[in-house]
Amino acid sequence: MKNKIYRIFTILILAAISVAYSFTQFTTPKEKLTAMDCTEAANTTAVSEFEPTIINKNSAPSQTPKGMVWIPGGEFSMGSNVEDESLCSIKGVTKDASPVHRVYVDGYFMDETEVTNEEYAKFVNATGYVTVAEQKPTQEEFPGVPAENLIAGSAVFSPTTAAVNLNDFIQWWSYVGGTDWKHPLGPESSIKGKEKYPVVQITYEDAAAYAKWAGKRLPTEAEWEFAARGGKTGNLYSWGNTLKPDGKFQANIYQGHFPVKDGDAGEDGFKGIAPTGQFKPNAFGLYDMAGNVWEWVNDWYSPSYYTELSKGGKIARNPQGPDAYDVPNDPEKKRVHRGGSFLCTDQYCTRYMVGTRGKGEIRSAANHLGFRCVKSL
Ligand SMILES: [Ca+2]
Ligand SMILES: [Ca+2]
Repeated sequence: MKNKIYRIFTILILAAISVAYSFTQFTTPKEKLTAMDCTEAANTTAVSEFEPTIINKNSAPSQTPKGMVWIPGGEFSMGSNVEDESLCSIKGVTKDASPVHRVYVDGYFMDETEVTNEEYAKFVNATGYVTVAEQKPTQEEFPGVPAENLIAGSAVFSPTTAAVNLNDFIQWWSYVGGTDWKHPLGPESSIKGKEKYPVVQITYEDAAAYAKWAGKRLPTEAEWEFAARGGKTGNLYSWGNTLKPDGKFQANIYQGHFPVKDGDAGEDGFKGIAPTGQFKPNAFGLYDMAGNVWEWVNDWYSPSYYTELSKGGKIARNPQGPDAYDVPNDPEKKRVHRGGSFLCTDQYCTRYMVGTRGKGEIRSAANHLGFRCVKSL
């Protein structure tokens, strides 16, 4: 039975979650470290690799769609040269965000916040759309999985009862039947009263379907990062280079002992997910570009894409990501996630750093994964 369950995990969870946390190279969890300890060792960015951001001088369009802001576009240095998974120097695989390379993007509108439950409900009410997590998995998609295991559901963070080695994320993720965007923590949970919270348990196709209905689209990875950097150059975070300027958290992340039950101290004001827009926006007026929920972008994932783009030293103009997903020995098709989530801690998964990347299997979802949209002129 364990193997069968694992097969479900392999398809429905492993792909989506492992990637966001890139668990494979962890060896030395520093369980006693706190946010404060790690912050002391914060900035390992060699700013010299970043050349100044040049913001387009075009004037903002006269009309801005409600809930969006104008991002003027321009030229910037994209990526990260922080190769450790965490600020505590646990060696990891954020190397996929290097090398830092030069990119140009045209201007666009972007949602100020992550798409909320209220907004997603409007889409579902208007169209009758059924998300992937609400659909019973089919034998065609999961050959070899016994029929009794093919139940509609999704991945839910399930804290451990005691400290664990951080090398196996299945210890703190569960596949829970009856989980979907309206029941993000399992069938007994609900989004009642959570209209302004980001919608979660959303797969790539669920996000893309919403965007199409709204007359928008998902951002490219380059558009997402240009926007997140807020016109600044080479910063570690979307707000600057210090995790807690003046001692104040700037994003909804996780403080304390990950992934233990009641381990999140909530020093930033939130244990777990928060309503959108609870922290200061970045310089472009965008909220939660770090933390709260991971956000789908449109690009297929490739760990070598930045290396390819940087070849020849040319400026990549409006890069759209690789033509297809093609990663050796990893058949689960993945697109990029950005920004980290409320589960990211400086012990583990510091992907709230603005240049770093996550990724997820396109038909997988979780309770820390949502999206926001953009719109071209
Ligand atoms: Ca928090
Ligand atoms: Ca976010």
